[in-house]
Amino acid sequence: MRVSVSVLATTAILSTRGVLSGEVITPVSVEAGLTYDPPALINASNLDSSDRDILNWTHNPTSHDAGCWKGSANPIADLPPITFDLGQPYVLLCLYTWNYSHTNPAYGGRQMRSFVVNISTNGDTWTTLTTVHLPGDNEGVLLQRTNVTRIDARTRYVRFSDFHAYSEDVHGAEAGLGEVRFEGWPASGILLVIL
Ligand SMILES: [Ca+2]
Repeated sequence: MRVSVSVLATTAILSTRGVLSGEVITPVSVEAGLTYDPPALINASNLDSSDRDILNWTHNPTSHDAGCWKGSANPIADLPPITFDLGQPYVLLCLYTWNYSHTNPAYGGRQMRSFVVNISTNGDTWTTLTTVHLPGDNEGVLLQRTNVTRIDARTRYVRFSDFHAYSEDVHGAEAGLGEVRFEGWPASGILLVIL
């Protein structure tokens, strides 16, 4: 299949890596049920974003949970889903995830091992996109780029669910994530032609 892309927006470029890239998307809101500090996922808390390239950003560990989202459930898979609102529909290209990080290695088991990603245009009808698998080395960097290019979908909402942590019994079954971003093009600004 050959794909040609007519771009009306100025945000989409062909990168030097030879893959399509778009703009970094910071969600406008996040909901995560009765869990600890969901806004920490999208407010750049503990995120070193001084470098222009998001692939060089780090999520710095702390001696407590500040800067990370965290929830408790047994099993971890029962944690309520995390739902991000991107603010407008996007053609999604990839997800950026920084795992939970803590200066005490004993809490490394709170790091997320995997979760399922669903996308939606209207917040009612959902499509399963992929399963994200994260490294669990608790080094405080832990950026995971997951390519999810969906040129056929207009994604406004993204939902993470079906969580699995590196340890299911840390402090009464707790698990978390550090920060989340996405990459894509505003759907209103592009015209896709699939040949
Ligand atoms: Ca954070």
